[in-house]
Amino acid sequence: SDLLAAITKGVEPYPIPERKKYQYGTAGFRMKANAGLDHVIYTVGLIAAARSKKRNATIGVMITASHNPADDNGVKLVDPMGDMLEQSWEGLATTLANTPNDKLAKAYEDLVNETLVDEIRQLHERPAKVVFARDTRASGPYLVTALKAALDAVNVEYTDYGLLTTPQLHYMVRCINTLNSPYAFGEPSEKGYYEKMAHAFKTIMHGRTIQGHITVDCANGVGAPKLKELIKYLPSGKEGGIDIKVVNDDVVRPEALNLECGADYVKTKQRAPPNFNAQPGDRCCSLDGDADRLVYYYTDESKTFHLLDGDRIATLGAVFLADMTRVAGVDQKLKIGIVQTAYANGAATEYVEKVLKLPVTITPTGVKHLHHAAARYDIGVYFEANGHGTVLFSDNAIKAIKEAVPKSPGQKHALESLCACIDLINQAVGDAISDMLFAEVVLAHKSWTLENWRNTYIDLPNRLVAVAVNDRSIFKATDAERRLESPKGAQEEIDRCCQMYVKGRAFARASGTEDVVRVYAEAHSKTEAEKLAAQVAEVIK
Ligand code: 16G
Ligand code: ZN
Repeated sequence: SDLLAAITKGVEPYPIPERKKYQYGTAGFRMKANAGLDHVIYTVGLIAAARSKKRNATIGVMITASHNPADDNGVKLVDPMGDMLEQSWEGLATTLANTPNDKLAKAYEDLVNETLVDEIRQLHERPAKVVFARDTRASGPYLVTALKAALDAVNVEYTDYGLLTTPQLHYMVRCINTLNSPYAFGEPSEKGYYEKMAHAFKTIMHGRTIQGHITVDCANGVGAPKLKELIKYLPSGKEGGIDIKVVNDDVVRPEALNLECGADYVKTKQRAPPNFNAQPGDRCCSLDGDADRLVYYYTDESKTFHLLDGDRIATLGAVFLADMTRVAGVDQKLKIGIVQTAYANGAATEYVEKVLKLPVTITPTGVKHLHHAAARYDIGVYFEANGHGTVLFSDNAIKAIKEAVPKSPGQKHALESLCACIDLINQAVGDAISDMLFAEVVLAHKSWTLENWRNTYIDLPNRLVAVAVNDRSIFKATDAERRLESPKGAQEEIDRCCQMYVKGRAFARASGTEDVVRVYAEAHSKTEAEKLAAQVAEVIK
């Protein structure tokens, strides 16, 4: 048919390089931008079209490689509610990406036949709609050409949003698909995104004061121009305002992206970007290359660096939301919980359970797992230690908060603040810019410095190592990746190692993004945590 011929013709400039194998992983497809990613993106266009028809809704495509080096790029799909692509479709995307050009049209037809069994007759009439955006990488515009070629071949209507942060694209998708519904998320435009956030920020601030300024390292990525735009919408005075200093905002030199800066650099190197000249005690934070990860940090008087990572942001948010629901008088109706991965520091987990007295759920690594677990609470706070995360409010929570009748001015303000939190915190996906504003208002409410925040509990010393192994696929983990069920006997050995240390805890899991096994270990002293990590690394070598 014409359609199939158009697919074959459209993909001609994008052949699959020989002996390449692609996989839709935890964060979509990711690789060197010149390693056949154009072919992959063309196939993603087809998947997006099929998915849009299947769900009868707008689907998003984001071209980014997040915190990875500047010459990498990648692509991920966004489902109708602004969440990540449903897991069962990851395999379909993988199959199509690995299909050579001469078989692609047929593969697309098969895919459509299999996934749209009942809808098949309406399929060709049913319109599809796709929206997409990219980060600041130099390869972005070329890859957009490949995406458009696929969408044109299958006659899909699309909107090119140009440059956006990943969470902004998720926001657009959710807005478009909920327009004129009782679950309307906002106006599907950049302006709509900024206005929603700024309005919520003003409501929660309610005349409180944010101490000093906050320095935001934007990883020389798309977060820089977007944050600068948001600043125009935010109040700036001493009372109720915020003073944001944007640094590492060079999006003109593409090679500067994520280079010695950004959330991943700060988290893995445990130090501030070298070009920083912050003063002791200054509040600093870093975003990653597509602005969906956030970490805070400061240096004290003795020049010691202190990191406040995703675990800390989660506990900060949970303390605030637990307090607010109590003041608002809705705490009895709402179950608040925190979702972490095995990488969460043991001290953070203990603090949540014993001090905050809130339940903790542990899930495997990867945002989608945490997101789903958080959705089972009325207020679910989820963060990976690396800074990915957000807070989800259930329909029940939103209803309880919006319908509660305040009995005092204090209750009224608490209810208004909770309502504003629902808007300030990006409910679609973890959003570094929105998380940062949330952390800032919580610190203002508590009149906390970063040191006060850090002193809520003391992290157990820990060590993370990447171990090269022959075949990482033999390492199979269970119990939210905290235990190995294969190879046989390995877990027993790890257990024996842990028992030798006070507060010893360790686990090994195969990475989903690199060809290594990661070992995490913690113990009550730094030397012991390091020894334990080294021992466990020996076990799995
Ligand atoms: C991906 C995940 C991230 C996770 C990381 C783990 C998303 C959007 N990204 O980047 O959440 O922490 O993988 O990598 O889910 P690893 O498997 O190599 O340890
Ligand atoms: Zn990212």
